[in-house]
Amino acid sequence: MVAGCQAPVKRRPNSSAPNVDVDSVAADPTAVPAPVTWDEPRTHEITMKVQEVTAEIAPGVTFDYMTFEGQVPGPMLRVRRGDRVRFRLTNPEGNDLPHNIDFHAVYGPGGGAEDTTIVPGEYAEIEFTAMYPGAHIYHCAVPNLDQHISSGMFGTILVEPEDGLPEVNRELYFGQHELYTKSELGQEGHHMFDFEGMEDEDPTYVVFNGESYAFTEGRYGAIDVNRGERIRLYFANGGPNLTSSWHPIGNVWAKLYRDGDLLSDPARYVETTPVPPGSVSVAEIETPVPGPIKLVDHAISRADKRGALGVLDVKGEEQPDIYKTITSGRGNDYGNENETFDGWLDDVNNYTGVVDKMDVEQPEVVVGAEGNRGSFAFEPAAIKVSRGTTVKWVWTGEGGYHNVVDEGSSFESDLVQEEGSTFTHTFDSSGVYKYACTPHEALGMKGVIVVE
Ligand SMILES: [Cu+2]
Repeated sequence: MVAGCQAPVKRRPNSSAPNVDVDSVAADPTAVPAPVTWDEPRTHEITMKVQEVTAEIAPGVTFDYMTFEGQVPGPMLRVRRGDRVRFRLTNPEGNDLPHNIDFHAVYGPGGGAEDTTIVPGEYAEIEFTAMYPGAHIYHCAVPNLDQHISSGMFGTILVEPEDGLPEVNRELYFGQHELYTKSELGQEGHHMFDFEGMEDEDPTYVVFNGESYAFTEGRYGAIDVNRGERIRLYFANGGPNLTSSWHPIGNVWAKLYRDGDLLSDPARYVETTPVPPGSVSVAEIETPVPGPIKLVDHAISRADKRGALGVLDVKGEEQPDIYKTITSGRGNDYGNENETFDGWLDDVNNYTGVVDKMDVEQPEVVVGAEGNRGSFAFEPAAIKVSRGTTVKWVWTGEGGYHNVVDEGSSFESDLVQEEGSTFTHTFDSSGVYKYACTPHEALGMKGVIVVE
């Protein structure tokens, strides 16, 4: 065995065409070993080999990965506290570099790294007892370990407590890490490793399971799960440098085993949790409603631009008591109560969203309705109608004299007070009509007609 010496980095020729050894390095998130069922210590014989492979970060973007068993993150190992592990690491002939493995679940020099440092063509064996429980990372730890981890060499070893873990419906396994390359984000062709970018901690890609947006519609697809399932996720952050702000969009960590601590009581209903490099966090989600749950690093540019996003697609019946869509869009989002038409409805306190009157023959708007600290409201404040519709305004008689005046001068009523007075206008062109009552505009007596 060779300890602590670094072979020169060999470069593969830069190729413009995708020239890959394997179709994918992305670990299958559903490939989680079955829970521990034994209640006495047992011995496991585990072997792993290092595979240096060229694969795609994204379609047309290739990179020379270093992996445990050809996948990122490396295989998830699962034992029980007190179990004995006989572990063999192989560095096959044909690889370029020395490698080793540091298990964070191991008491011993380098977590096993010192005794497993091997050059291509060698293997090494160690034996250890899993003395303490938790979800722990393992990674390559030769000199330039940051390069090796950034190239994909990390994974998870789960040491279950003696009493095991609560039962769940499903378990999933993800790993985040960042890639430093000399080419720009998204540039097609082969991306060479960038040591300077790594020293500056300025990554090109930040990814889940080794590849940019691996588990999304555009790539291998979302992971389908069923509504009502309780799902446990194991989330390793290889780094080598960035802390992940791990968050499920449209959901919450119902139980969070911070930093993979499985003995303390889990935290409850945590939105976002930091997962530092060199650690594994464990969380459970509930899935009460159907739809996508997007797992992200909430340092959100990484999710939006650099690849750190994966999707769970919850299948099942809609649950309107928990969540429902009020309006479904047709070419715009005027059903959104946040839409204020460039601020026109900002100070209109009876406004709660655009009311759909598309199918009403002659929609009515009340003039002098309750609102804006008196009878100074048009109700509804905003309606949506089809082109050709005649809208009728009806006075309550409250709040004094009111009128209906279009900001764009396409209609204007008289200033009247009498209860039951009406004004009509037919909208022949589509658009957004902002109008107000002249005496009470400053109080918020304003409205909008959206004509589609
Ligand atoms: Cu290595």
